[in-house]
Amino acid sequence: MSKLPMKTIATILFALFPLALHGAGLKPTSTTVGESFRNPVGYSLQDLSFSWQLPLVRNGTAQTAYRVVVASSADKLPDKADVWDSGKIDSPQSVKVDYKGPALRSRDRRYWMVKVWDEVGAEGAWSEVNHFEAGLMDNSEWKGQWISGDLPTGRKEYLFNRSSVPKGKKASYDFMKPAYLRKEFGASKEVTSARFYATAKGIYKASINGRQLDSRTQWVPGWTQHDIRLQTDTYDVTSLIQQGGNAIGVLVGDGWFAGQLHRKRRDNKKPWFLGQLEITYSDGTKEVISTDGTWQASTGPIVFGDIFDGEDYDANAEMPGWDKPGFNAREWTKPEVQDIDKAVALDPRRNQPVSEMQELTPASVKEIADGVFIFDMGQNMVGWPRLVDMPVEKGSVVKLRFAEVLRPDGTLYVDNYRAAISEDTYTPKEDGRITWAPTLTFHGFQYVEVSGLKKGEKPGVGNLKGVVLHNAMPMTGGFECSNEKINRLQSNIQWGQRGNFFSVPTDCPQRDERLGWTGDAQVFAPTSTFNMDVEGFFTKWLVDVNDLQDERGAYPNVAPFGVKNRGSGGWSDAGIIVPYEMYMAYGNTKIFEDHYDQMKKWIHFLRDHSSKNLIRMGFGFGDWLQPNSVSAQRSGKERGSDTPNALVGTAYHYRTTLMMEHMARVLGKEDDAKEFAALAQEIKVAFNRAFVGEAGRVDRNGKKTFTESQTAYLVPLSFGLLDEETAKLAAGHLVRKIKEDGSHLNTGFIGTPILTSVLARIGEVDLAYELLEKETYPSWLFTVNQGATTMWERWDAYSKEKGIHPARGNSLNHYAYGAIGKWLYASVAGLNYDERQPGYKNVIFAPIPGGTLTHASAWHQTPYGRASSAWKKSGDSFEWKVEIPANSTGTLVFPTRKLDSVKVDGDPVGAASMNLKSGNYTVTLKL
Ligand code: RAM
Repeated sequence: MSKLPMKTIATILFALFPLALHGAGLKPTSTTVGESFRNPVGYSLQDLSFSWQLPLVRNGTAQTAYRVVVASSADKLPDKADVWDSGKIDSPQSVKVDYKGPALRSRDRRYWMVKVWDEVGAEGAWSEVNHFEAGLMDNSEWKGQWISGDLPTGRKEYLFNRSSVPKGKKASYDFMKPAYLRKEFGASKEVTSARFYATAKGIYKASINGRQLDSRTQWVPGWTQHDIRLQTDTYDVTSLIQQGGNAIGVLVGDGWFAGQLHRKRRDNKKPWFLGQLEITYSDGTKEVISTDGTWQASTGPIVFGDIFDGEDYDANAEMPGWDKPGFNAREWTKPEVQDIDKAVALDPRRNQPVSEMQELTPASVKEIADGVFIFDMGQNMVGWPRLVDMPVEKGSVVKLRFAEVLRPDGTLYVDNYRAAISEDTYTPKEDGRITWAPTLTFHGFQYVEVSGLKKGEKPGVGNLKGVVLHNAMPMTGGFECSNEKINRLQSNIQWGQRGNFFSVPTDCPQRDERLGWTGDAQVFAPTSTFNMDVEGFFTKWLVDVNDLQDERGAYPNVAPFGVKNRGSGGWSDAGIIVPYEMYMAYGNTKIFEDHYDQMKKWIHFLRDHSSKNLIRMGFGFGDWLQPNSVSAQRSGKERGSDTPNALVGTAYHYRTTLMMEHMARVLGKEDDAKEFAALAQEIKVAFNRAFVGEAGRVDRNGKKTFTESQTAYLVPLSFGLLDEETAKLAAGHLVRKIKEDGSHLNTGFIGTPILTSVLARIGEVDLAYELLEKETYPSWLFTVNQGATTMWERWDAYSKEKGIHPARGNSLNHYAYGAIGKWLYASVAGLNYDERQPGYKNVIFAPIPGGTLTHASAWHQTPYGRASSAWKKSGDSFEWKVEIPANSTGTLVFPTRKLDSVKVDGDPVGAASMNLKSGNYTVTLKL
């Protein structure tokens, strides 16, 4: 280049210039298949579609056409695509472009690339080469048998930790020891590729020749409705197999399949493993090694592992080299075998697995009694502790106990774990220092008590780490503002999500529960989509929910696993609401295409079997955990809901029927849409007749009146159940009721998520902010002031004044009240999806400044790329920066009536809102 004359360079640059402006740089990035999987191995093929993002190279960057090419090998791309070539398709679609090539089968590995044409039709550059590989799509692909250890049982003794049982009472149960399974095999020729397919009834950890298949992944295959479906994993193990002798080693534990989770059900089972190693040699021949009776089984150092009760590790039982070839396994026994049950579907994984996501260093360590140390993680977290160079001595068992909160005397408070023992032990084989973490349990904790260390040694904060576990979903959003306490609230919401997105969305991660409660999931799902990429996570969980639908069409209250009751208002409606929210956040229609018939059946179940004159009957939770409930005080019970179940349930039937109408339209099912629209109208009439009294009061339940509640007004106002006139009157009652309640929220799981949005919508922005920034009980920031680092099940789960709430159900890591998170993103900062163009095809920017806030900002990684909204104000001057991702658009709604003052990038607008192309913009206005 340097040898070229300047003139030539100038000519070249000139020739390139228009390309540089339009097209040449436009190279798709963030290429994924299905629900955001990047180059997946073991893919389910359930949603084979392609998505990509475009760099925002200038304002207006957009796509007018694309071409996707798919080939059987990377070297055929892009010109000799032998599997599928979409050709140039004139379309702006860059998210979930369906694969339309020949049907794919198990193990198929395909390579793909995409290129686009930009907004002026200039052709861009090809993306990198990507790939995906199918897992085993059908049970018949599995050649072996389930194996388990025929092993001795152990006995767990513990002090029964239940308020109903006298303190200090000893109890015990028998358990099956975790099984170590192994198989040696020879690889005679050169290996070109190898895959290990695996699943378990329980959880497993597998290695080949002593090397973990995936060291970050834990608690696989994850929790599903075990008698209906199990997820399977695929590992590329090509580099682990050596020519000559090899060994596979597998540890299998109870997980969610057996153990104390099933305590009340008395169906104590033992865990099983199913695996299949497929090797392809350089001469094209293949070899398959499956689990069967030729494997060997033994107990090992993990002598006990349970989801609730912890893990016991005995280093004396270590078996160095057990998962390597040449190990002396003479003492090992034959495994027990079981044929593969055809009724249980073996499906390739559809979510990201639970993984080690980060490590926390404790904030402090204190010796509270001789040799008893309490590590404070500084953060309520979920996962396990990792001891690092911890000093131990033979003959002394190291004991780890956990708690979310301390008693006033500095010892652990464990009553709220209820019957979950949640203790780990490590028995050293010699004096020295150990680095160790448990495997077959997990804990929810902020404090770890460590005892039994080498006498005289005092560990420091460096001797223990907190390993945070959750499904490996990337963080996709953030919110920040001028009120530091709200920033802490946002952090608490995100930690609540980290702690409870553990294979399934759980209510809590620490006590003897940890269940996929549908109500909690549906209220929090919208917020969760802003924080993390939860599309695969919920796609998988919705399969669990649908697997548990009964013959009549009733959805469960808990999935997987189930509990006795089902069909409850605001809970099992998750079967409709969560798919709808996934559509809103990701533009994904696949979820409701997959479950459409079952969803329709559910709406009909409510109409035909679970209501009387369209008023929903049956068991329900009302406005669960409403504080200051008058009905609870009257009945002397610990909790109660002033808002009737029937009101909540009927309102949710209305809301979900409208969602079904919307979804039916999107899927082109016009007749269904009409049916749902008509049904919704009937429910609305029934609702008004049953619950709406004089002058807009929502205080009747049929002929009786009930104690007025904030939630009874919030629900119909939020869902649009009242006509305009009644809504105005009801809004007045709501405001009055809030004032009567001392300008405090008085809402539970159902009312809280919609509180601020309803207030803003009825023009009560100041009151919405007053409640958001309120610091006295009950309020979000009250919990922050008490030192909360996560969301709590109760508004007063703990207070500095009264200490820990004595209720049995009192989790300090419960995401439901974190549902305010969406309002922070969507309304405080002003960044939201557009219901009419979901998946952020158009982004709604509509901040509602208020309260004490002088600035607020949010960012979100949308399916099109990063969007952000950041405003600051000083006096009545408002400056606002907006970022609209490439190939998306934005609608800006200006938070002012002084339209003359509004300027976008210096140009006057003179309108209340404005549609903009992708790009970065600065707005100024007067409030
Ligand atoms: C409890 C939990 C859970 C809630 C159910 C109804 O077990 O608080 O969050 O959804 O009850």
